[in-house]
Amino acid sequence: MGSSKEEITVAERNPNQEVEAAREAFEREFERFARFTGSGVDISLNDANTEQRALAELRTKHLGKKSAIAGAKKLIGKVAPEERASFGQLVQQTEGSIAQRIDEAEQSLKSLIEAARIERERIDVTIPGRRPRPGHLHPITLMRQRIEDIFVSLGYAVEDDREIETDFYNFDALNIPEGHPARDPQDTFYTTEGFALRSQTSTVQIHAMQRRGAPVRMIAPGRVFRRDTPDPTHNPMFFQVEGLCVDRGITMAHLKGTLAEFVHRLFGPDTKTRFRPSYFPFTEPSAEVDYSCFNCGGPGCRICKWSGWIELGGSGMVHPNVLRAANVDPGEFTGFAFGLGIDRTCARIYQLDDIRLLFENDVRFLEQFR
Ligand code: FA5
Repeated sequence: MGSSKEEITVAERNPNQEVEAAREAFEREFERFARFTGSGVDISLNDANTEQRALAELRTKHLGKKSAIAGAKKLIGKVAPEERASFGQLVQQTEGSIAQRIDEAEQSLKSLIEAARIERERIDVTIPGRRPRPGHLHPITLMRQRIEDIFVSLGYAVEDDREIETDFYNFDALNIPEGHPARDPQDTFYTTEGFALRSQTSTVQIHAMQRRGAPVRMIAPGRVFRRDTPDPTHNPMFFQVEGLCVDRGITMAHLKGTLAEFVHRLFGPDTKTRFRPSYFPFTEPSAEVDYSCFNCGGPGCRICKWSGWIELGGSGMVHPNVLRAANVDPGEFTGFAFGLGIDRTCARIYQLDDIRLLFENDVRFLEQFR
């Protein structure tokens, strides 16, 4: 009587129970967040961020417009007047306590996130740094430096010069005119502009005499190029060191004495030299220089290929035509020159079977030679 259909429905819904059910549902879902308000919480920054988002969703679900509490609020005006005050209080208390619990968990999560962020960005300046792996000089460079040291101590200057050359310096000025058969074994790489990569460091003989005139005493270590097929003793790019001594009264005896002294200093005082007649267009007479094997001293071993001797390079007395090409008067000056292969010498000293290993750039191989 007198009660509307809606009031009956409200009565049927039992508002107090609904509020109680809303509180219980909240408690169940909130349980996992309760731990954040305790102490000693261990959580990663990522997990804390995820939990923060989940907590915001929980707030919407339990306090938002479509929450059970919001539904209960709408019932306040609809319950029987004598129950309205206590029901209203219950709704408010429940809502307040839910909000408070969420606020507390949110505060704690915020602090945890802040702490985790600081921890992540912390730099401990007292931790020793990771040491960079120190590099070292390439065996060819070490060999070149040893050779330079010896000649510098004998009064030679060290010349550096271009690797790309004209025909004049690589061939003509060295008494190798066009069509001369000596150009063949020194075939090199040409550019379209009439330049070529130098096939020997002998080119520096001309540059040095043009620059310095005579007398001159210099060595010129450097890279040279030839159209040689790579094999255990050949590379299309390798290193030579040129030597040149021009002065008044220089003879073959000076050449022999100088190279003998060089091998004594490099391989030891018992090392012997041997000069075999040879031919180079830019020296006359010419000789191949060998030194007695530093390993066996003569009887023969694997390193000297059982001959007792190891080839050092080519040498000879500077051809008058070469002196003339560099504006030095052959009537007044004479000189000797030599050219040694650094790669092969290096391979012998370090007992390598194959000079190609030197350019494979395998650090595990190279770091054995410091
Ligand atoms: C010359 O190059 C002359 N210019 C040397 C010279 C200088 C003679 C001054 C007289 C006066 P040859 O072509 O022999 O000579 O080379 C000299 C050295 O270079 C050789 O003994 C060898 O050790 C090295 N060599 C030659 N070709 C190669 C190659 N393809 N790979 C590695 N080393 C090589």
